[in-house]
Amino acid sequence: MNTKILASILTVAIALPVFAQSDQREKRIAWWREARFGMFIHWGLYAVPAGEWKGQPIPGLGEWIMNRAKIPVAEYEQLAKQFNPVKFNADEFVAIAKNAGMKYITITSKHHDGFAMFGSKVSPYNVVDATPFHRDILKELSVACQKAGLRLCFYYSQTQDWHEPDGVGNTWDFPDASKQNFQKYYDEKVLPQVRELLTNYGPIGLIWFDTPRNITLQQSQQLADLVHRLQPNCLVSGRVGHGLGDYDSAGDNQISVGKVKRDWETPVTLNDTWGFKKDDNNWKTPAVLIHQLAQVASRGGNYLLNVGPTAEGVIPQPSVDRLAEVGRWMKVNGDSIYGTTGSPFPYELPWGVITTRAQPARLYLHVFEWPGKEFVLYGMESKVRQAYLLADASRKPLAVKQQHHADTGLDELRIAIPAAAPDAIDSVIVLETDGAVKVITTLMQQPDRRVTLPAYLSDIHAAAKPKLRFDSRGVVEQWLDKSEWLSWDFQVSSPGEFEVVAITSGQKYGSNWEGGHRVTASVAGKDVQGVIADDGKVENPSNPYWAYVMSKLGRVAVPKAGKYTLSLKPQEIVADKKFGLTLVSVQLAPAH
Ligand code: FHN
Repeated sequence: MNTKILASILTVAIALPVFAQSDQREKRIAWWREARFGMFIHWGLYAVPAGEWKGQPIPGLGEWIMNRAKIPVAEYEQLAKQFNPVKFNADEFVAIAKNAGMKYITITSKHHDGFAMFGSKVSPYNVVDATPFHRDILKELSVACQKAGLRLCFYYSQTQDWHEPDGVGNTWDFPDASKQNFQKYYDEKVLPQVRELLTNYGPIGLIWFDTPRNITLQQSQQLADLVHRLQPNCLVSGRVGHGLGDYDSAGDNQISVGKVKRDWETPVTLNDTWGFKKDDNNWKTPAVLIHQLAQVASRGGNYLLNVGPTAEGVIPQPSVDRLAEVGRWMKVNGDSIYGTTGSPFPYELPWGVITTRAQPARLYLHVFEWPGKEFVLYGMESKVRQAYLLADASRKPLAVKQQHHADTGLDELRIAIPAAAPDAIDSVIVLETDGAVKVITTLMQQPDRRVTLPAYLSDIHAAAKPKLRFDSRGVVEQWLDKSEWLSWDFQVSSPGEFEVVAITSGQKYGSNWEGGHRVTASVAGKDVQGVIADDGKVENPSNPYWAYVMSKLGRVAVPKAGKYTLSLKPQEIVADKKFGLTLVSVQLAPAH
């Protein structure tokens, strides 16, 4: 028996938390949906060693140095005496965020190292009592945020606390797990500190809980309830555990794909670390950042971009410069981000992304690759009343031609545009429509004649419950069983000869990739057999961490316009490393 499951529904359903659907939640999340863009700040004692311990560079994330170098509590605590960020100026931090177009700041009030960046009566291990600085950083930020009209939010590590014998994670000082009493730590540190955070710093936008390892349902519930009781308008992040957050959190540096139907946010690093590391210079370019911001908004999410201040209290200049570039773009194009919802199309477009505004009805076409002279969009059903460039303050209308081709069923929109892109990174064309935006959601060939069939929109065929599944990037994982296969229905308007290309990617965690699988793609009555081999890599448009590996499978002729089905069946899957076939999409690329 064949089970056929619509993968798009599956992707959306994966790990879907059961949000409390109440009027109160709708009320408290309204500002966050409007904001779309926030600053994450990872700041703590780890900024002092900045990635180096006893003269040795410590691999991994800066804020994980205590864990990675297995630094005993008694030694790590000494860092507090050196933490004196005299250059810290809360107004400057806030100005950098505001200038970038960010609407909220989420700062680590206590990270996994257990050190509180605020004056806490619960534990003397805090910035006011244990450092020569003696200033309450969160208090100063709350004043500065209120002045500038930004929401202040707090990150709080609720399970991992490497300073406490009963917290999670410190196996080098406290190796005997049987002596641990997590409930004691939770009652005596977590709950009272969260209470302090929600009592002493004015209105808080959200509490960003993290790594809900081994927390019970009851404990997560108690935390969420505590936050909501003390501040009914304060959101709780998805990582509180057990799906009890007000919104979902994507994995670190991960951008969900497709038509995401939940409220979600992704935290992203500007370089590779969260907490400051002096030797991490792998900075993302402004183009990557602006594209990611638009991509996240186009899938209905929020983009939380991180900075890691130094031990002196300074946001590193490369971060400031990049945020200023994003701010330059946001000043012109902010309307295409703030308060928008995702793209009406369930699939990605070859030239960029789309964001939508419901009232008044608008479509924002974020064109990353400017075609010059004419822009063509397929599948637009609503009548476009007006089109203009967001960068053009005069709103000079662009000539629009809209046509329905009865022979192929294609809805075609042609917009006359200037030859030169208004913005080298992302130029936004605004479409004003008559009534709500309506589009054809069927997978279809694009004006560049390419057909892209994303894995997350495939139908899965399996004899029993399929073992293959999709990770939050929409990439297939656990495709180890060759009896499982995928298919896609799609529309062709411009027939011809095509190269069938399979696009695969590394695993979600690590850059691990496994090739050598043999597959058959069948379309238009023709089979092509090929090997998933590295025939060249291209940059993943959503994420520089996972390049796309292209494998050419062979050529097919698609004789005429119409509806087609492509199936992809493995003949052999190599599973030596247990990654299997990590499929991103199959493409039909015009052969000429
Ligand atoms: O372990 C942390 C990490 O240090 C950092 O805080 C990130 C940010 O999302 N959260 C955890 C890992 O997912």
